[in-house]
Amino acid sequence: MREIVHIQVGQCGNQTGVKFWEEISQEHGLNEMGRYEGTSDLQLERIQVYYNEAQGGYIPRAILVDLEPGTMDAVRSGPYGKMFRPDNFLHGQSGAANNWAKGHYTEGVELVDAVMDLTRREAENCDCMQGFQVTHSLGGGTGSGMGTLLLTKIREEYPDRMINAFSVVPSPKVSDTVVEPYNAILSLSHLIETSDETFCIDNEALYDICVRSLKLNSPSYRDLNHLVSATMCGITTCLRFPGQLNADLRKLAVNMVPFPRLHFFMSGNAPLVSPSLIDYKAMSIGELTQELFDAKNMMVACDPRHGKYLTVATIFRGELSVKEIDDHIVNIHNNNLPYYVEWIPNNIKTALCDIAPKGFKMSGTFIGNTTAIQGLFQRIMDQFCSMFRRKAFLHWYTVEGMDEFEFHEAGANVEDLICEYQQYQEASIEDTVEIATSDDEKGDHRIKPEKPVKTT
Ligand SMILES: Nc1nc2c(ncn2[C@@H]2O[C@H](COP(=O)(O)OP(=O)(O)OP(=O)(O)O)[C@@H](O)[C@H]2O)c(=O)[nH]1
Ligand SMILES: [Mg+2]
Repeated sequence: MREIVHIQVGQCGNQTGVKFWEEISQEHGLNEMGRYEGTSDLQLERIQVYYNEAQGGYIPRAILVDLEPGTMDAVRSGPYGKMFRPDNFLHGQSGAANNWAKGHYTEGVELVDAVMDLTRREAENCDCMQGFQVTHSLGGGTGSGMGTLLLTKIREEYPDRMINAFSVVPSPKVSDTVVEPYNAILSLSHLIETSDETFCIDNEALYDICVRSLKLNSPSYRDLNHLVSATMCGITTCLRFPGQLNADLRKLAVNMVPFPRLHFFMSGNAPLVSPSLIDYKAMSIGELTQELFDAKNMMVACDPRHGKYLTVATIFRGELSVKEIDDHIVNIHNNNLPYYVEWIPNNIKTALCDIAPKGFKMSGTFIGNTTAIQGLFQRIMDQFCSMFRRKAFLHWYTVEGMDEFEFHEAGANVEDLICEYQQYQEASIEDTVEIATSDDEKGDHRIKPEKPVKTT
């Protein structure tokens, strides 16, 4: 079995992570204690991807980490808290106080070896582990600073396994912490190198969806996390249920990532309403597909029409007709040709899973690798630069031993990424365009053929 080891770090990582486990447990027919009460063999066929089998039930292959005890106490005492293995909870006492440097260089270092021990133990218990997934935020100190430290260690120790990050990007609409752009840029610069696939979950977009589409006046984290877990469930459908397309993390990466650094995805989900509000009769496959590709449904606050899609994967769920779905996708593609790079033919892939999420008759999830995501990085870079120009708040980082140079480097790395997206956006089928990437130093700047992805 191709197992995944899940790690959730920091407050946001734990809150979104635990919602994900609640939802997939329900989908696989597991109750709060991990006992199977389901109805279909399909629920169990690939259950080992995320769960360890134990006497009398299933235990999430999850490691829960925070530098302070509060969030994890809440998880433990929450409805699904007893499902997790008690010694897979690891916490410090002090927190990282929104300071990436504390998570990455000081407080986090004290806890990271214990986390690696647990990770190793889980990895060794796997039959043929495909890789790791982490949930965290980029705006705080623990999930971002310690989260990226952990990923660096995992990458060193498991260089041939996949690393998949679900990374929550900060927005002033949701959080008032001023240093978040620093933490986010420092983290992004690491994710460019250490993760194979990063699903960007932008709190700004989640907030907008809650207010505009779901008509919630002042959305709570619970509301935002409902969107996150629904999307994570959709994204991981092909990993958890039998099927051919994108059936493991590496296949997904091979289909989605044409250049190694450009692995930051925008995702979306449809329908966005809660099951009780759907008028089933009114929802056709055509409408679902339309909604799925709609900018308003994207979990990143960038309009895909400001860029071009390099690749797209869609996952439809429910007892639906493949032919009908394919027809709608071809239609959408043909009507929007300018928004797809012409030099990657057949760059939309579609998977169908018969099992709809609980309470829904049908649903869809969208994963796009679009050059428009540079808008997200530019938004954070602008906030980063305006503070960094005055060296505001820098002392909080240098006092933990960080050098100002690291800020320069991280900023430059993200700027390079933005340029790379822009250059591929402008590249046409006839061009032999010069794309300068930061690891191209010797002068051969032509677009390179797809680099072979590491094989297990
Ligand atoms: N979507 C979502 N965002 C969250 C949640 N909790 C926190 N955030 C966001 O995450 C960022 C803050 O990071 P946290 O995860 O709270 O920080 P942490 O990793 O615990 O690190 P420290 O508390 O600084 O040690 C802010 O941008 C918040 O808006 C959550 O449950 N859902
Ligand atoms: Mg915290």
